[in-house]
Amino acid sequence: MRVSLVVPPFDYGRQLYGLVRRRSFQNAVPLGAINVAAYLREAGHQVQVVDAPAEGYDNDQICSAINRFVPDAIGVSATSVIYDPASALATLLKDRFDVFTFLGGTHSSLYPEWCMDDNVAWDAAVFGEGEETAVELVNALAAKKTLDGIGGVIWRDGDGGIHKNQHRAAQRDLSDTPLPAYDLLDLSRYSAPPMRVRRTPAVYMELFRGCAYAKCTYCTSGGGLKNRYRRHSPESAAEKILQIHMRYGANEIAFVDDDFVVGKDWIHDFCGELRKRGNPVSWTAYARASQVDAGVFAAMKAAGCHQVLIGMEVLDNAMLRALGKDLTVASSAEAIRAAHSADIGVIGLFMAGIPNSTPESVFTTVEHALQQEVDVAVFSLYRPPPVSEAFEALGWGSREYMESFKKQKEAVYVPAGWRDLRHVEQVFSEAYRRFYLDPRFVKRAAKRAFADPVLAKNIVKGALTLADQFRPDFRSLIARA
Ligand code: B12
Ligand code: SF4
Repeated sequence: MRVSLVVPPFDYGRQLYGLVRRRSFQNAVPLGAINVAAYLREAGHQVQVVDAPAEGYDNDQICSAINRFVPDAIGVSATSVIYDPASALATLLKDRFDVFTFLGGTHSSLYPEWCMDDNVAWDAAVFGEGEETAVELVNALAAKKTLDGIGGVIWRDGDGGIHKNQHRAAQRDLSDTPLPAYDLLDLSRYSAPPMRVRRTPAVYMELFRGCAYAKCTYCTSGGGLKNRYRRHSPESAAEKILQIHMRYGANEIAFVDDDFVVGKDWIHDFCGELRKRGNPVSWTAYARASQVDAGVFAAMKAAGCHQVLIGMEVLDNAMLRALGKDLTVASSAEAIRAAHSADIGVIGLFMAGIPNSTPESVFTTVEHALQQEVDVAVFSLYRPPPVSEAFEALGWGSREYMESFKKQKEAVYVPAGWRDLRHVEQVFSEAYRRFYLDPRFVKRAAKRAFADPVLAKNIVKGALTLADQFRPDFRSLIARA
């Protein structure tokens, strides 16, 4: 079978953050689509990947690309925030090509029935991990069989009836999986956020599935999406990285895994395997403070790591406990000290407007972040995920959840004790202002930039993006007045 896998058109920077600088937001390698593509190829199918955001394609240009490939089936990949453009595209594709059209990705994983009811252009939707499911689905189409019994699929029969099959527990050992199909993309079009990139081309990569911890109350990885936790062996991880470097020229990897450092043996072995292969790339990864120490960071640094991202959310011990985090104010300080002792930078990830938080707790968090010398602070506005009490209390469904992502600078939830949405947004902007305009941050950033020209360039790029994000939006100010 010939299968086109498509990522619908979407300008993340402009549509989510209102950015006007063309290069403020980087195109991210669509790992979902290229993993599914690799498995389909391995099963003997021919595959095309059309990544519209990276190519700058509109729907007509997507149709032209698909027309040249002449597929027997078309798969569309969508997170919640791009479900609407995905659905509009599916209607158009069904009309122009009239081939089997199926959906996969985060949104159909969370809301499979809703997606099938929403648009008759979907002949099927895949929920959960998509690789093995897509292979069985396409094999069934090739053999002209029904999709009955294929785990992880919801499908429409010839009479319009919808059938939801069982969930699939993906079983394949990750070490034995094919290299994602990076070769189906033009890698020169991709990068990662400036603070995560020392060398280009930079690509995203995944070495694990699921989160080993999975207890944080606000996170879909701890609830709704629940992939069984498993990971590559240190040897296969290092070998795949070497292949991505040698075959496709990637020099930097931004690991997307929610929980990269789990257990000291694995990370020490992995770093050793990378060193044996000559440290082919520089890299960054997410880590939990409870899993790291100076020894772990020294090994990571020696294997090419230059930055870690740590989810700190709100630096208040009672609130961290309520969120289910295995973090305290003291353990975050310790982790940051250990990272700095190995010359690894720390991106702290924080949230404004979490249930039970107060505006003061956000500002105390900023003060802790400054004192603990977080190098880059990223604040997000809290958006209740489908697994949370806040979500249930709001009575949200698929549509409200999707809408909640559409404007990243606008609050959608008011915790008890806060005045209104506007108040949450003010605290969010103020947190950014207090962190980045504080003389302690400015002095440290200037010192680091002076010693490291690559970092200096990244700091300038980051500052331009922040200036773009927080430039006064006169139209919305007038609308609100
Ligand atoms: C890297 C990443 C990014 C990158 C790249 C995004 C991209 N182009 O994919 C950047 C930084 C740009 C980003 C931005 C955002 N992200 Co993000 N991101 C991630 C992260 C950490 C990894 C995604 C990834 O590559 N996973 C690995 C691949 C293999 O998994 P996958 O994409 O889920 O694909 C599997 C299945 O879904 C399925 N599948 C996927 N596509 C298809 C297609 C077909 C046809 C089939 C059959 C199957 C299939 O099979 C795949 C393999 O099993 C995830 C968290 C996570 N661990 O997944 C969050 C995550 C996807 N992001 C999220 C969010 C909210 C955002 C933002 C809105 C955040 C923001 N504040 O800006 C934006 C919106 C961008 C968007 N794409 O919608 C949420 C999405 C929630 C939702 N309901 O959609 C997630 C799940 C984080 C979370 N736990 O809340 N993100
Ligand atoms: S926030 Fe991070 S550590 Fe917590 S459950 Fe989600 S992915 Fe795991």
